[in-house]
Order: sequence, then C-alpha cells, then structure tokens
Amino acid sequence: MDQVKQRLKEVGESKSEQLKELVREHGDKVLQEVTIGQVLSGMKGVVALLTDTSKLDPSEGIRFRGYSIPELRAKLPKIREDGEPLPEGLFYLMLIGEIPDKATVDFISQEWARRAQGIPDHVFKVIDSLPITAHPMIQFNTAILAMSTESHFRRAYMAGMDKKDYWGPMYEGVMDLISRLPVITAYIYRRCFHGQKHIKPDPSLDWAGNIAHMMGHSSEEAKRLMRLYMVLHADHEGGNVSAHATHLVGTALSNPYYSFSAGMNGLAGPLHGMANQEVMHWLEKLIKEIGTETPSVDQIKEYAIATLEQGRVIPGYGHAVLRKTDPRFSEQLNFAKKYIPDAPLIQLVSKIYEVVPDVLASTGKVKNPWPNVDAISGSLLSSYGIKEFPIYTVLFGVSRSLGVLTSLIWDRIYGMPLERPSSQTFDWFEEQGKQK
Ligand code: AMX
Repeated sequence: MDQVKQRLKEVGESKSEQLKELVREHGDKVLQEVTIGQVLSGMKGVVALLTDTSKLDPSEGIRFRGYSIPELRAKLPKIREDGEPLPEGLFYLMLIGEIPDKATVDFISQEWARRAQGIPDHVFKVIDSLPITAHPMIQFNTAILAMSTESHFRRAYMAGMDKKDYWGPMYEGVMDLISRLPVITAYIYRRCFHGQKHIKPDPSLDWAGNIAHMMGHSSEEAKRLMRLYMVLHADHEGGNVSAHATHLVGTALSNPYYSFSAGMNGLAGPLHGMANQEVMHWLEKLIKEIGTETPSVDQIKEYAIATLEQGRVIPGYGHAVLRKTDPRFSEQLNFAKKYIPDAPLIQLVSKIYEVVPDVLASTGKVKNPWPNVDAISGSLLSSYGIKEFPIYTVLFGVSRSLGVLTSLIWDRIYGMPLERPSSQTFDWFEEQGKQK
C-alpha cells in the first residue's frame, strides 16, 4: 500500500465510524424546511449532500478543506517559491485533509507519471475513430469511458468484495484516471489542432507542467499558468452539476470512469463548464460587431443589453451560489495583471467587468451580477498561446477530476448508500400550494 493510501486508511477508518455514530445518535434531527420554490428552482439552498473536499461561501467564495485560495497559494508546496502551488498538493489536501510536505507532493507527481504510462492502446484507437471535428469534450468523455476496461473497482466487485473494502480499488482507479487525463487531453488537442504531432509526457515534470508540455506549450510561463488553472478549477463543493452527477452515479457503485464521465457530460453544458468557451465566442462576436479590440464602455454596454434582449445569457457572469465576484476570477485577473498586463484580451475582460454587473443588476432578476471563473480563464489561456477555445472545457474537466474523484473515494469510505430522492407530480405540488 502506498504512503498516501496508508494515510487515507488511517484517516478514513475513524471518520467512517464517526459518521455511523452521527446517524445513529442524531439521524432524526430536522435540518431545514424546504419550500416549493426551492424544489422548483433547482433545489438551491437545499442541504442534501455530504462533501468534505470543499465548501462554497456565497460572499467569500471557495475554501478547500477550510483553506481559501490565497491561503493555499501561500501554504501548498511549489517548485519555486515565487511559482504557483502544485495541484498534486491540493489533491492530497482534499483527500486527506492535511497540507502535504514537498516530498509527499513529489511522490504523487512520480506516482501519476508512472500510472500515466498504462493507458491501453484501444483508448487512442477509439479517439482516432471519431472525426477531428467532434468537439474535444466528446472525444474526452469517450476516452474516459473507453478507459473503464481497466477498472480495478469493477474487477474487485466481480470477484466479490466486502463493502468496507470498496474504497481501496476506488482509490486505485481514481489515481489511474487522474494520472491519465493529461495524456488524453494533450492527445486530443494535438490531434484536433496540431496535425497529430503528438508529444510524449516528460516523467520528470509535475502533473500540470506535463499538460502544458504535451500540448506543445512548454515555456515556464505556460506551465505556471497551467498549475494555477488546475488548482483554481479543482472543486466547488458538492452541489454543482459535475460534482453532483459524479457522486450520484457513484452511489450505484458505478466505477470511477462511469461516474466521472457522468460529471463530464454535465460539465459540457454551456451553463456550467462550457461557459469558458461560450465567453470566448461572446468576446469574438463583440470584437467583430463593434469592429475593434478596444471598444468603449458604452459600446460594451450596448452589446451586453442586446445579448439580453435576444433572450440569451451573458456567459461568465452569474452564479447559483456566489453573490460576489468569484475569487477564482480575481486570482486570474491578478495573475494576468502581474505577468501580462498589456494583453489586449485581459484589458477587454477588465473593461467588461466595469460594465456588465450594472447591466445584469438592472434586469432586477439576476441574483448575482458578478463574474465567475469562466469570465477570464479563456482569455488568459489564449493570451498564453492556447487559442483553441474548444479545449478549454476539457482543461476544466482535468482539473475538476481532482475534487470530484477524491469525493468519490470518500463516498465509498463513508459507505454512502444508493441515492434515491422522491419525485412528485405537478398536481401534488399544486395541492401543496393550496394547503394552509
Ligand atoms: N446573463 C443573463 N441572464 C442571467 C445571467 C446571465 N449571466 N445569470 C442569471 N441570469 C438570469 C437567469 O437566466 C434567470 O432568468 P429567468 O428567470 O428568465 O429564467 C434569472 O437571471 C435568475 O437566475 P439566477 O437565480 O440569478 O441564476 P441561476 O442560479 O438560475 O443560474 C447560472 C446560475 C450560472 C446558470 C447563470 O447565472 C448563468 O446562466 N450564467 C451564465 C453562464 C455561466 O457563466 N455559467 C458558468 C457558471 C460557473 C460554472 O459552473 N462554471
């Protein structure tokens, strides 16, 4: 058993006992009242999930195991003191609940580099059988499913496994899957946009640095950006579509590949992870219609109002939980201001930030008029030379694997049962509405 798994075993055993005791002692306790409005508007605010990896505060933003993003940037191990934290460290924090030392992070980097070599050939053949015009998210998710032939969990389950041991093969599958996503991503990227000229992983590099390297953006600057990107998109508590879908499918004891694939299908929607690509199309159209990369504040305002009048959303703005500017947006903007202050797209994003919140607030219905993570991430990637928008949601997915898959292991440690809420008919809801 590797050192990370060993520590997880120690931490997990006592936690799963605590959970059983909590349910035994306090299972009858009422948590909250739920209104018809909540159920019929996406269950917002309904507490229905247990997720330890991160928690989202409406005004403060995300905290991973209690740590804010600025705290993580200070505390998690880095390659260089003035660089970005390594996502391997965030994975360990979300998994174990402790900040790792540099040696542990190096161990995970090496372990993932080793496991990344095990992708079976048929996965690349399956990708190759799709047209290169197929959206990268289609190729990504197809590859994830194709990799499930290697599922440790499925094999162990078929062989007959005790419930209390589920977490072990789940851990092995998650480690394999996370290690392989960068290779798959770069393969799809080079296939679609760089004439199949594939680049081999460099086992001496860290996980995120390797993504940039295999994509063909091997400058130190691009690697630094990739580390930031992979940390910022890693988790957003349990109720967002990709996390919730991964968790739900996992409760049927589906293997990690099936479960993660479900989450990635959700991430591919334009109101969730695909918003980063949508933002770029919105910006491109703005530049084309107004006829300049440096539009005035009034021109942006007019364009934003026209988007709303067409019955469309302004991508990159709004959030189901957040009620302030997303700190993941602010972190990226600060990064851009530090390293590439003159990049035209970043200047445009900053100007849009001055205008769009007021436009959205004036509708009187948008609960959060502030930018989310997607309002800037594509412009940042593009400014570093990664200009192919369709790969952006795939990169989001690679990062998101860190959070949703550590949660999936914890679901099995906790022994989470099949999830099966009740549904009711329209007539039933109408009847409830009439009752005093
Ligand atoms: N532009 C236009 N209208 C918006 C809007 C936006 N950016 N954000 C919210 N609204 C509208 C909603 O469509 C809804 O309209 P309706 O009453 O006519 O149906 C109304 O405002 C109330 O919505 P809400 O309660 O404020 O938001 P929500 O919780 O229902 O949805 C979200 C949240 C993110 C889907 C929404 O803000 C949105 O569509 N934003 C644009 C897409 C986007 O950036 N998504 C990425 C989110 C982050 C992520 O997951 N990566």
